[in-house]
Amino acid sequence: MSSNSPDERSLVLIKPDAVRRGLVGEVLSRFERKGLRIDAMAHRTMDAALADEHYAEHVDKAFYPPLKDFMTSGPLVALVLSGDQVIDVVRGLVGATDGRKAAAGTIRGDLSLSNRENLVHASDSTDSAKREIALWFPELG
Ligand code: FUP
Repeated sequence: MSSNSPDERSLVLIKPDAVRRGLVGEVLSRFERKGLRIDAMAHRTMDAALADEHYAEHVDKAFYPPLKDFMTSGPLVALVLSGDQVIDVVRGLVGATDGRKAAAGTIRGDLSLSNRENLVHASDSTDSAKREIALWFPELG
């Protein structure tokens, strides 16, 4: 990325377990303290159709039905974050998928004990970020 190209963006979801547990501020503050910018933020509840689109790569997997139930079980906070190498930086802050295995110091490592209820979704590549931002915040496209 050249020095004058715009910063990357990542689509982040603070999942229903984080909302229920009162951890939205905790999670958000980790992103803010890192120096990332919040370009968009919305309190939303995922419906079945949005879940199937968002998780298109997982819809045929055995873990998808309970994942879908969980992700549609209550409100979440959807964010677009931006900053230098934001996609990798956020994945580092979030930690490994399974909260039991995620490193201490990461959001999942510090706050989750689950492979499903793991508090945060974060885009894993520039292509997924583009696709997910178009899905959640079409007005930013
Ligand atoms: P991540 O990118 O870390 O969020 O993980 P994946 O894209 O591999 O998985 C997406 C979501 O599916 C995870 F956040 C949680 C859920 N999942 C399960 O419920 N069970 C599994 O075995 C793997 C993932």
